[in-house]
Parts: sequence; structure tokens; C-alpha cells
Amino acid sequence: MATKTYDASDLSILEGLEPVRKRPGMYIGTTDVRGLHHIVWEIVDNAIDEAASKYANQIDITLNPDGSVTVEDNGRGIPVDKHPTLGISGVEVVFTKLHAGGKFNNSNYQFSGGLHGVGASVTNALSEWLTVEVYRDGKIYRIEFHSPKIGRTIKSGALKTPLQEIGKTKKHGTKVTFMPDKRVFDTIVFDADEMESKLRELAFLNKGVNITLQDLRTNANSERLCFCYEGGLIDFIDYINDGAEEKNKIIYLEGQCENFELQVAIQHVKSFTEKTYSFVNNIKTIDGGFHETGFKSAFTKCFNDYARNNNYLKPKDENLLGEDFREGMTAILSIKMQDAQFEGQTKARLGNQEVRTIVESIVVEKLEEFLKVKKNKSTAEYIIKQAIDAAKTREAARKAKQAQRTKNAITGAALVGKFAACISRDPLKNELFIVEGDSAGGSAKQGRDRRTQAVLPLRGKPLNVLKVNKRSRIYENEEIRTIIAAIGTDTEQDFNIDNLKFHKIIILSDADQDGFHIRTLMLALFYHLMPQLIHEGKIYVGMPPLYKVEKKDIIEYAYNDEELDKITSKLKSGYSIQRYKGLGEMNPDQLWQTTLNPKTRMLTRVTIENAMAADEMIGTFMYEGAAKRKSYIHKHANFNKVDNFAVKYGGK
Ligand code: 28F
Repeated sequence: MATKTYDASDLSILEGLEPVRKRPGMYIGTTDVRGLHHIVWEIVDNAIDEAASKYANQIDITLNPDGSVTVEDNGRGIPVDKHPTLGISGVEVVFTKLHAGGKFNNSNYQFSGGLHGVGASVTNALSEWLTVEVYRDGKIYRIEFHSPKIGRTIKSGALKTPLQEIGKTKKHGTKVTFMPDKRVFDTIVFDADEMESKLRELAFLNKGVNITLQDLRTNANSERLCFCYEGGLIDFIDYINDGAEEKNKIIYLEGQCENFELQVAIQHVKSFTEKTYSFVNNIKTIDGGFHETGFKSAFTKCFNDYARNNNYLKPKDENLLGEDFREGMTAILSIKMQDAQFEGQTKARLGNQEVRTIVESIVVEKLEEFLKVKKNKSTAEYIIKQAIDAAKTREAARKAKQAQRTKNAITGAALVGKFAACISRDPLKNELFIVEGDSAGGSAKQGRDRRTQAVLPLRGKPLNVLKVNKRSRIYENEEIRTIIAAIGTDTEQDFNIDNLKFHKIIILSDADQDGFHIRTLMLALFYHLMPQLIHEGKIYVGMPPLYKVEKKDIIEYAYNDEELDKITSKLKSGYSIQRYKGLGEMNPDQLWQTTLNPKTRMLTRVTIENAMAADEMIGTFMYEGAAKRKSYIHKHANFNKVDNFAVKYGGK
């Protein structure tokens, strides 16, 4: 028997899965609950691949009472015969070989911060045990893996029970059950809400696939949630725009070329916010990328041509801008491709240059077809008319801003009175507190560290930027002008991060409903006028304490009910509790101690998801109908819960 010579390609088999356990972050980004969910998505992705190649249409996920997870599809079943070159069964290849995903893989997977398409073997490596059942050719096969501790080391994802036939069956597919390894993860408790929204999204992106989730951890017969959307992205747009006003006909385009598929759904409604969501191989690219730029330029080109050819634009008129066409537009773009390169801090931007022209050519071709159809004339007309309106408003806003700027420059009006500047001129040290209410503003001005902390009290609720019907009015609003002048970067296309005067902008508002609404409005304001500040992590929400506990000369502060319980059980008796209704109730020294002092305060950094959720929420207030998403939005936009990534930014 000739000895099997291993060539380089098999090396990864030899080294096993140790590298994954040694540096999990390289493969799944983090080992918190987000990393925990990643090892489920790797298994689900393989089932989705089987569905995308039309061999499966049912994927069931179950959260088991013992904390393990089961994922099952009704596809062909992973091959059980020996792999021609590797000499092990197909199943063992899938779970022990570090390789990129199925047909549409996302390359540089080992160095893409592990966020996408690292393969099911990573799940195996980071599980205490993992069992696979394959239903194929009328037989049931089972193979078991585990990660035993041998001496001082842990063998990751090692074979425990070799592949064997264990019975007969009429069904076909693959079933994987695994127990996440508590020696790797900070928590092995899955967040069912988070999984529900991701699975719903996957069902929208993979039309016709029935994806279900059942959480048996607390209630043995809880209902199994089912997501199946025959309409795919069209149903996705309906879901997002539920309750919007003046909903236009949804434009749906799809096309492909070799190893590349594109689907896009577009709908204009009465609003001036633009919502573009893009996905690559079912991965959400929040920071956009070349697929989005290709889509946007194609859309702008087609509609300018159409506007000219149908005399909506006179020959002497300027072309309309992309942003004019995108006012009130919701678009969902989903592409499937090979060797996707993800870039940026959170690997949420597509970096393949060639994609721009591929997307542009497919969208131009399909959109021109759509515009040629007579019955689509009214939709095209609506889009062009509101774009022409938007261009006029944009012009008026520019003039209003220009006028305000010169006025500010002359009188510095925007900053007198309210604003308490700090002494230092160093943006890397300076912090700006935007504080709700004059009394709180007063004690913040007194309690702060004047050298590096500036305070801008807000008078009542800042203008709801989404509610005004004219963009120009935003820059006429006193509050907003003051905030813009204090921050220094200017806004929208005039934004320049180099002029930022603070490295932290901290929103301080009360923990009550009013404070919550103020916070939400502020996030929407930054999201619309200075989104880069959020992307660069400059915006924070301050978390004032909810309670003050006093016993003789002991004073302690609790930021939530759990902390209050800890303090009161520690003090046992003889203490008094004061519930803070607002920042204004604190004297300057208490405010410094609990909320301003970098060494003791609690801040939460605002993420683009928080801002988007806040934007949705205000948008939702305008569209009363979309109540069902309030819970999701509340979860992401509500900072009163400590678990909302609230972290102590101690030191500087
Ligand atoms: C619950 C998770 O993993 N489903 C999968 C298949 C089907 C095939 C396959 C998978 C062969 C060896 C590369 C079947 N028949 N659900 C899943 N279903 N992998 S994963 O092949 C894997 C290749 O390694 C499959 C014919 N061709 C492919």
C-alpha cells in the first residue's frame, strides 16, 4: 500500500483546528455574544448554500434546553463517501478542514477579522461537542466530534465517534447539533431576539426558503417562529416601509453574469430620509462599498436620461444629483459573488473594485427596460418630480445655511449665552456635554472640569429634523445652529472632520421618557447631518445614576435596578434611597462625581445601528403603522439598560 503523501493543501488537516481555539478573534471577531452567534451563522450559512443551490427549502433552528443548538436542512445531505484526495469523508472535510464556505465564499476569511464565511470547522473547534446526522440514500449516518482536555491542552473539534450508519430513513438532509464551549465564550446564552431578526433577514434575502426558530430553553412547547417570503426583497421593502405614506410601486430588478447575481428592490415614499441596505452573500454591508456606488450611479444616470428624454428637464437645466433622486427612497441591494473582500473596521464595506461596473451595467440595462414599460410611467414621474422638488429644497437649505454662517461669522450669535466653552484648545483632550434642560446645564457648568469640558445646555426638545417638511428650516433652528457651531465640523457635504473641536461629544439627558426622546432626536440629528462622527465613534450617551443610596456618611450611586439591589443588600439596613427623576436634581459636585468625571462616569458609545434605530424610531413615530418594530428599535435605541454596551471609559 503506497504511503499517502500529504501535499501543502492538506497541511491544514494535519495541524487540526488548534489555531482557531488559540486566536478565536481571528475567525469570529469577538468571544462575546456576537462571536457566539457567529458560530451558529456558519452552520446556518451552509444550510442556506444548500437552499441557494435549490436542493433545500427548509431550515429549522432549535435552541435546546441544555444550551446546545440544532440546525437542520432538507438538502442532499453532506457526502459520506471518502473524499478523493483527502481520504476522509465529505462530512469530516466540512467539519475539520479550515476552508471558505460553499460556492459563494468570502475570501481572506482567516484575516477578515473572522466575520464572514470561515466555515463550519470553526464552529466545531469552538464547541465542547458537535454531532452531525446525514440523511442520504435512505440511510441515517452519524459522526461525533468533541474538544477534550488532554493534559494541559484542549484538542479542538477532534473525532469522537467515526462516521457510521445508524439506521434507515425516507428523508434527506443534514442535521448539526453543537454545544458552544464555555471555555472560549464570555457567555454561551444565545439572544433569541437577535437571532430572530437575523433569520427573518435571511428569509427575505433567500426567497422561498422556510427558516424557522424554536426556543425550548425556558418553555418546552414554545411556538416555532416561521419566516418564509416568496416575494424576497419585495416583501423586505414592504416590511421596512410598513405604514409609510404615499408608497409607490416597488421597482424590482434582477440580473446575473458569470458567478455573480444581483437583486435590487426600490420604493419611494413620502419622506426625505434615504434608506439603502446592501448585502453581499447574505452579509449586511452597513458601510456600503462598490456594489452600492455602482447601484447609485446607475440609478442617477437612468433617471436623469429619462427626465431629459421626457422633457421633465429642459436642455439648459443642470442634471439632478443622486441625493435628489434618493430622497424618500428605500432600496435593498443583494449580490452574491465569489472572493468578496470585506474592508473597514467592522469589515462591513465591500472592497472589490470590479463590482462597481458589473452592478452599474446590470442595473442600467434592467432599469431602462423597466422605464420603457408604459404602466411604469407614473412611478417614474413621481420619482422625478420629487427629485426636482428636493433639488429646489437643497438649494434653499444651502442658501439658508450660507446666510446663517455669515450671520454667525459676523455676530458669533450661535454661541453666545448658552454655550460654556472650555479653556483648552486641544480637540484631543476636549469634551462637549450637550445637556438637557437649563437647571442640569447650570450644575454641569459649575461641576465640570473647565480645562477640558465644555457644556451646551439644550432648551427643551431639539427640532425633530425628520418632522420639518423643509430641509432649509433645519438651519434656521436656534438649537441646531448652536450645536453645529460648537462642534465645528459643519454638516452634510460641507462636513470636515479636521475641524472637530472635541474628541467626545456626550449627550446627557434624563433617564425618563422625555430624556429618551431627546436622546433619540439627537442621534437622528447626528445621523442626518454629521454621520461620520458616529462612524468614528465620537458620539456618546452619558448614563446618569438612577438612585442615590445614603446611610450615615456613606453615599453610593446605582445606575440601574441590579446595582441598587447589590448596594442595598450590602448595606443591609438603615439606608435611604433617592430616585433621581432628572439631572437637575443633582448638585454640581454629585453631577461631577456620577456623570462628568472621566474616572467614575458611565458612558455608552453610539454605534451606527443605534443611530439607524433612532432614525427609524422617529420615522416610525411619523408612520404610526410600524408599531411592530418598536420593540426591536427600543432594544437598540434605548440606553437605559446597562447591557447596551455601557462601558466605563475610565482615565482619559
Ligand atoms: C445544518 C447545516 O451543512 N448542509 C450542507 C451540504 C451538501 C453537500 C455538501 C453540504 C463535499 C465535501 C465539500 C451534497 N451532495 N447544513 C449543512 N449540505 N456540503 S453542507 O458538500 C460539501 C462538499 O466537502 C453536497 C453533493 N454535493 C454537495
